[in-house]
Amino acid sequence: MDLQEIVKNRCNKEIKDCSNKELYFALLEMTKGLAKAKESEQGKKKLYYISAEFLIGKLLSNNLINLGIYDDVKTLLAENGKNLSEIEEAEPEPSLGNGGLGRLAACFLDSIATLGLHGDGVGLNYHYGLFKQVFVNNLQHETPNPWMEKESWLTKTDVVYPISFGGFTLNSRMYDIDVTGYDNRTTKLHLFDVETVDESIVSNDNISFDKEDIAKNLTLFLYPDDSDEKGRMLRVYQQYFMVSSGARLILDEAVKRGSNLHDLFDYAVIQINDTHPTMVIPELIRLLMERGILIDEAIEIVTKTCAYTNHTILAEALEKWPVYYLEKAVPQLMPIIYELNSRVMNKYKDKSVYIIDDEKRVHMAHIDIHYGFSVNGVAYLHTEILKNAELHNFYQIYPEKFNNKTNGITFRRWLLHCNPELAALIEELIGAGFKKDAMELEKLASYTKDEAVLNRLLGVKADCKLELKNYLKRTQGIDIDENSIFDIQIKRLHEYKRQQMNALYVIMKYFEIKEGKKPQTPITVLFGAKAAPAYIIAKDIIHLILCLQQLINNDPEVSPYLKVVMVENYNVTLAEKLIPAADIHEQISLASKEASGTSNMKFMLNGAVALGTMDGANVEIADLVGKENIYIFGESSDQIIEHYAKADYVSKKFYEEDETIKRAVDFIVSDELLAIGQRENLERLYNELLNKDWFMTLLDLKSYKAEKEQALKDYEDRKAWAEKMLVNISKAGFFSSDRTIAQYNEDIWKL
Ligand code: AZC
Repeated sequence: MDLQEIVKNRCNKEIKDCSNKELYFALLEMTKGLAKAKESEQGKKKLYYISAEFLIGKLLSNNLINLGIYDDVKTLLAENGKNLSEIEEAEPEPSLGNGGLGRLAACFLDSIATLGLHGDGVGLNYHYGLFKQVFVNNLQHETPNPWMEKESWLTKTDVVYPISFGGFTLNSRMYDIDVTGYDNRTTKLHLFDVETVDESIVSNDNISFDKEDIAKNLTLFLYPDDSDEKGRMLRVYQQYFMVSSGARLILDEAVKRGSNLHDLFDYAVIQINDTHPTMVIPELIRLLMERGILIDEAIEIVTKTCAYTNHTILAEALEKWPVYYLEKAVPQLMPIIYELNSRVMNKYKDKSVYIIDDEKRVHMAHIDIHYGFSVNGVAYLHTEILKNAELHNFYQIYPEKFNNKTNGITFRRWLLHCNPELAALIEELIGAGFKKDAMELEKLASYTKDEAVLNRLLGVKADCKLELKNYLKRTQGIDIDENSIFDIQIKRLHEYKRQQMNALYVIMKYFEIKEGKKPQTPITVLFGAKAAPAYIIAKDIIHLILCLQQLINNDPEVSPYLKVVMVENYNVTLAEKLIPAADIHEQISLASKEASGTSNMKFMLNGAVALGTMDGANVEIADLVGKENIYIFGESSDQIIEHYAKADYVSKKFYEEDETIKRAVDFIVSDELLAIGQRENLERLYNELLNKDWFMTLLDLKSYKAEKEQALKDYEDRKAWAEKMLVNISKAGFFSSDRTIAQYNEDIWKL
């Protein structure tokens, strides 16, 4: 396909005369055509990865890379005076995800296509995404995040299903996004949408809308505010709409491939990503019964078809829907859910494994575990905690269902695309094999004493830092010092991830500098995070960080040595700029609480060194790189689990016993900060830390501070630091999502 020809047809112009936007649309058309040509149905059995989120990021460059035409296109554009990265800036980022779970789903699709496996994604087409974050008066404000233009990566299909709810029916239409594999075939992300959705019921400057008008609002937002019952009901409507559409597609396709439905499990395997898609189980049972299969057999078929991935042990994140919600929204499912529950009750005395509890709530994860054939955690430690603690009672019943699949990331996006300079250096050193077999990165180990290579690695990092500086200046008007140490924490805002601990460190550092103790190299502490709109304390933490940013960056005594930056509207595009530029990355969750983490993998691949707790995949990273190449602090997950069991953690004790901790916490409600911020928010956060601190910030603060100082000190020995960087890169191969997906296929999907 010829870009010049497409441009001619579309705009009646030459490439050199087109705007970046025109070229973006022309490239979009060309890429979609090339991707389509690589579609192929492969084999009898097919995987369906169902997820509420797919945080796919911008697609143009990635598709060009995967189709093997990136360099040619770049050259052609350059010959015509055009710049591909500038054209890429004309592409809106699809806003179809929230955090790690959604980004994982996107990395998985990339690997499924790259490995040539027969599998598609299934989700919803949210018109306004999660939300767009804007900062007003140092507070997070949420606005709609429209991303669909008149032309986009979506292709409208003629697949339409009527989806019935209690009292009304909506038509669901399927839209497809091509997922190109690296040097391989194309698969698809199927996104369902309601035909009657009405974007005009939301204003431009906030995300409130009539939550009861389901026909108009169903696919407006991902995770609509669930602080009231109408919002929670809307989530149930969304979930059922997604799974019922998906289930119909799965059955239709299986029949087309030759299934008589009694053998559905030979034709389809469904990976349920967290509990949002759990209703696919009762819905499939219902649909099979509608097609004449008796209930016993229908349950058996579905149990052999569905597998469940757990992404969290936080109790509040495990969905439990009141029976009366489901009775109202999806009454047709309740007889089946009652039947599934009574089968469990007849078999087991232990009430903790029942599907419906005494308070008449349906535990969605329990449906998945009883009526699926596989339950997996997303990192070694996480799976151990599931087996030995959180889901122990289920593990005793079904030990054979439990398995671990440590998460992974696609190296196409998180190295080749986001850090071409580093990728080129690696290729020069060890050849191009690592692009297909990530374990080849191990070959870099032979260069850890090669001074010339270490210097070049430092040079690449310096370039990435400068590029980030320029990008932030251009897009957000933020000024940072490219010669400072970039210390980065980017992830959803949550108390268990402990951004507040990082903020308390910043306060301590601020005092030290004020008192004349200046860091040898200036430090820039960067944050990126969205808080769920109804998560009050998370928004208070953002407020604290933004107030510190204003205070410190405007203090001429301090700002030459310390800067705080919270980037606005953190998303995949920003991550692609931030990660290559990081020196230190913060993975400081309370041990046992972070299921895996995946930014930790992206950072190590880009030559940053972790400062973290022994939590999630950090444990496996530490194991691989060795303790000289990672900074570990804090209490272990066993100790933390014991604190919870004994309820013996008292944050005030740590506050009262340590003068530096007390001073830092008190500063949150100091006159200096109250002059900048809102008393209500700062006092609430202060009281939370002092009286609750559910995620034990003060417990680990001291060891966190000490370990961070050590990392900052070690940074000064540039050669030794570069060696740590190189070791991290060389050990990152294990975290390729190609490895993860190969394991899913071998143990679970068996395609
Ligand atoms: C995340 C977990 O918090 C993270 O530890 C894990 O790496 C990731 O899933 C992928 O497994 N969970 C979420 O993002 N959850 C939601 C609801 O956004």
